[in-house]
Amino acid sequence: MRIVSLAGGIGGARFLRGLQAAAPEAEITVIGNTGDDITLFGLRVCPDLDTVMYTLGGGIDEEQGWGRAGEHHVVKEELAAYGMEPQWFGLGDRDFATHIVRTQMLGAGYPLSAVTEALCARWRPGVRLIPMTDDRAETHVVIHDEQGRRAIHFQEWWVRLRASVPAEEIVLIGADDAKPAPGVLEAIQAADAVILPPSNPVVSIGTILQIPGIREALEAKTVVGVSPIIGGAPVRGMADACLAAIGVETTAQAVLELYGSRLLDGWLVAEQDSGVALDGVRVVARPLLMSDPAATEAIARATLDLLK
Ligand code: FO1
Repeated sequence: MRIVSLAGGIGGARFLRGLQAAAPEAEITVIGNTGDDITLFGLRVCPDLDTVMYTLGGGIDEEQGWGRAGEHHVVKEELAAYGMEPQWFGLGDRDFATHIVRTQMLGAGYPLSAVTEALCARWRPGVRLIPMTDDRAETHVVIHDEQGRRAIHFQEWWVRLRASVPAEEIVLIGADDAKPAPGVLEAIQAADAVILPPSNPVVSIGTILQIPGIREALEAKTVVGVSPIIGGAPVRGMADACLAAIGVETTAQAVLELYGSRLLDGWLVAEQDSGVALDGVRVVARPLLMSDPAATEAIARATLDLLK
């Protein structure tokens, strides 16, 4: 069975681990969000691609959900000793190696999709991980603070500000000129099923859907989504702050309507949200907390059942 799954960071990566357990024979292609990508100290950092790669490859820092297990931060401390900014983004020593390899390959002219394939040759995540695009498409956030109205990189809003300042706008810079990376449209067309895991609907799934051609390709397929909102609150992360920025309520119903019935054929919601409905979409309610691997596998299995 060929499955395509979109994915952002922690929630998507955890779900994919459950999907692998639920369908060990499936051929899974993951289309990864690159809107979070940022250049720091001259190095290209791809947080969501790395989170999927490390989580499925066994190198993730489990409780953080991002970055490497067994990390040290000597390089970070040395950079701070030189007064280098930013100091609010925690890059670990092991993680730096990933960004050095990626930046060196990008500098040699390899597209991000080829770089990702090369990095995955080491990590062997058990899925094919393709960035949504090889072109530059970065999420920036418009805020209004003491310095006036300005746009900052998503990571600064997310990590330094913890989304404490309201986002007036969330913009994927470069989206209109970006093309799906090689293999993305082909994988969607060849898929028996497509899954939208419980990643952030705005800055992870939403950004992938903004790459011209991807939403249209998905609308021709059978697509099932898993609600990232349980009982009016995001399970993890700050999806509520992102949804508020685009004027969408933080409910399973509102996110279902955001994706729409042209895209979704099935929608998995938590039991508290069993009243959720939309014409043309099959809604199923069940426990949705990915509290441990067994629970996550059961959620993935329920997602596959919805695809039938
Ligand atoms: N998230 C944080 O909250 N604080 C950090 O210092 C941080 C560093 C970091 C480094 C590498 C990486 O791949 C991810 C990192 N993240 C950090 C998580 C990151 O901001 C999020 O994973 C996404 O971009 C949102 O899904």
